[in-house]
Amino acid sequence: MGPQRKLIVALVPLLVALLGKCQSPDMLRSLPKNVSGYLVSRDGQFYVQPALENQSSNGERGVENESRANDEESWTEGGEESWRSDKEPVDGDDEDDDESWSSRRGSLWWWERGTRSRGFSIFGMLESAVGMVGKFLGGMIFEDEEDIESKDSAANYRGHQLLRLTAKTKKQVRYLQQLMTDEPDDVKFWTNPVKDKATDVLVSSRLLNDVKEFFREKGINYVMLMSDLEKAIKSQNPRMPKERRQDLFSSQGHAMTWKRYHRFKDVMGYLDYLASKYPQIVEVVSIGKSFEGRPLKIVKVSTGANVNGEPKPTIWIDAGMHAREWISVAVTTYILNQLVEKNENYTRLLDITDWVIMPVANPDGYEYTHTDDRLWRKTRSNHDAEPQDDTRQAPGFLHVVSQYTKWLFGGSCEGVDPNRNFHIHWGDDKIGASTDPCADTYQGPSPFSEPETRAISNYIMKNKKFIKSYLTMHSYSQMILCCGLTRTRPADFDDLMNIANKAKKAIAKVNGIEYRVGSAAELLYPTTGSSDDWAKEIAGIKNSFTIELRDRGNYGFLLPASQIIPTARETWAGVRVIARMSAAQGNNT
Ligand code: 0X9
Ligand code: ZN
Repeated sequence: MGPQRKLIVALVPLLVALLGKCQSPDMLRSLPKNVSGYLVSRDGQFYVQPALENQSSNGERGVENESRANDEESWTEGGEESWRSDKEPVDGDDEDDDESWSSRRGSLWWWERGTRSRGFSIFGMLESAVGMVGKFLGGMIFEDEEDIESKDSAANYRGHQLLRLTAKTKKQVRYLQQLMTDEPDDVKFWTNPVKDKATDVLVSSRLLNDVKEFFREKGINYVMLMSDLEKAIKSQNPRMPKERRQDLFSSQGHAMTWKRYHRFKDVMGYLDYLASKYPQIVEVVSIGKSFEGRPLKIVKVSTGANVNGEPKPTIWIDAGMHAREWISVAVTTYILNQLVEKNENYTRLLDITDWVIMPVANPDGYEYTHTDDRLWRKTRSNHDAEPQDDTRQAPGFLHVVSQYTKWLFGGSCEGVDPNRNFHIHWGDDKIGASTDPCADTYQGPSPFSEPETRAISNYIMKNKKFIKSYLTMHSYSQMILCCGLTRTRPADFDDLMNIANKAKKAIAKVNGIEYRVGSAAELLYPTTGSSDDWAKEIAGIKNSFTIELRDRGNYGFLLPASQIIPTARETWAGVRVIARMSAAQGNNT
């Protein structure tokens, strides 16, 4: 569309804004990104209503209640703050008679909700226009995006605290769900609130006091896990000067160190290095392109076909499906390093197995966590232009105007949770998956809407005959999980637990780190559209596991780089057990 027509289209909402006195100046002061809303009229005024006001399920992890692991130092300063109610909470009847979070926030509530909405406003337009110019200039200055460590505009978590809380009653769970729905920008649930299980929640400095007071009022115990997220982010990953990278290239042929978390470019460089140095056993294949056009690379490691000239029982491993779970990428590249560069130590294993390894399953998201928002989870797609589920949209002219302004100036919510996007009970009852594009567990507009999940599923479907194990690496909470769809266990549940328990033992033997094993639906929460369930139920891969790596919340997603090697060594021990036991089952028939 030409600039003139764009201008005309821009004038339409501008006019409506003037006529409708759309928003008060107070509301316009802060217009955070990543939020979509719809223009609605109420009491003769126009307001921006956030999409899906009542969405509550987010399906993030709720870990079993336990005291914090004491094997590591935690990121708290000036002592650890906690609060414990001295009264034993009891569940009353279902009536929520006391004040909920939203009513507590008083009559300003509607206005405050408005501030996080970005349907359209004159000031919002100006802000977006300035942002676009900045983006354009930024693009001209930084020719190679891979060289940017972190942008000036990157999300800042200064003063944000990570709290671990435990809801003891159903009523308390409801309070938390309400809080999760009402404050998606300031209160981020890293783990889903589940009764009697610990829930990790990131609270912004802005609402910290109010939220803590709310917990105290409601008798919800909490302990502070991290006192300043920004500090933890800054110190997690030592910077690597350009010269050091160049030295590494010239001395070893790649930049990987396993002493820091590496960028996508370094990881891909390592795959290419392996393919050129070990051509007899390594093949790198691109199985597609990400939304932003990055290659989706897998590495095949095989010492040769079986007696029938077919692939041997194959172990698939993917990592980095959730962008912020950096440890999964680091561990998986370490596994590759051992299998290939130390292959003489694993000849027996390589005699009976083949491997297909995808170290970065969500490259756009992974890069985004390095440059823009360390805590990003999803892909980076934008499905705004596509038709959506109409039930949640305000109808008519105003909605159209809102859509136009979103299209013109951005401001929509990007990304889909790849682990809710697989075609397995996708969209059924919205269990543990969200239909809200702004939610961290957004399932996407349709199953396999993401090029990343589509590429993985196409490859696995083509090669499923030989794939005996599907392993997907995530973090955190130290668990080996199967079966996340329902609490009903599959017929071969005991076989899976037998393998998982042996792997758990092998892991513990290395550094004494304890993993829990079981069904994801029981230990965490049921979900739809997850890759492990898809691999088992649709692709028919018997040994399908999600491995949630270190730790149990001391650092969570911000696991220090110094823990990469110990985590990788113990995980590799566990993975070898799963591989050997899978191979012993023979090839699929
Ligand atoms: O929620 C997830 O996708 C996984 N946890 S994470 O914290 N890494 O996001 C757990 C998935 C477990 N598997 C199923 N529920 N099917
Ligand atoms: Zn994950």
